[in-house]
Amino acid sequence: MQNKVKILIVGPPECGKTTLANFLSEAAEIGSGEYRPTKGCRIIEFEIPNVSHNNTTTKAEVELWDVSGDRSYESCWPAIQKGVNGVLFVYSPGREDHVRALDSLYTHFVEQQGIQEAQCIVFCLHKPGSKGKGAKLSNFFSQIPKIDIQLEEDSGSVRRDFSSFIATVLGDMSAIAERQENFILQ
Ligand SMILES: Nc1nc2c(ncn2[C@@H]2O[C@H](COP(=O)(O)OP(=O)(O)OP(=O)(O)O)[C@@H](O)[C@H]2O)c(=O)[nH]1
Ligand SMILES: [Mg+2]
Repeated sequence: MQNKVKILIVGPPECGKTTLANFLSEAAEIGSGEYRPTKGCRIIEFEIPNVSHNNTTTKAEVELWDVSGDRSYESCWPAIQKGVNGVLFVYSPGREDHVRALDSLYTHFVEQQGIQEAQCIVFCLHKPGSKGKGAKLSNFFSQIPKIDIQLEEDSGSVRRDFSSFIATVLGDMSAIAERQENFILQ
């Protein structure tokens, strides 16, 4: 069974994508340094030992592509989007401009690539002291789960939410593979 997944983290600049990627891969402390914008893209690989899907528990090998929110790196996007299995959107609470940024990212990374809604998730990342709620997203996101997260206060549930997203993506991939096998056998 396929257990390797390529996941993109996309969202506007400074919303916390790199911090989240480091947290999920246990690469660094949360908020341990000053803001250093990601240049282009960073790839982090790690394993989740026990992901449950289709009534089985497997080890998932995650390739997490932490994509810069700076649109001047857009020329890298064609390479980034190749072979993507899932897209994690991140945005900040209280930011209407982030809603528009996510729409544009959705159009490029989901709609134009034929990615299914089941392969997507949205995290609204609340930094310590941040106020307000996540602005309402457009209809593009109406079928995509949106989860409010706080890395420092509720780290366990962030990991659980991410693992269950990976489980959904793996489940979807095996359903696609099965359909293709049946098609070949016909
Ligand atoms: N304390 C704390 N700081 C955070 C958290 N999330 C983000 N930050 C800080 O917010 C700033 C921006 O975070 P990044 O993770 O670099 O943002 P990014 O989305 O990767 O930005 P780009 O790479 O430019 O697209 C950094 O100074 C982080 O340390 C958090 O949950 N807690
Ligand atoms: Mg970054």
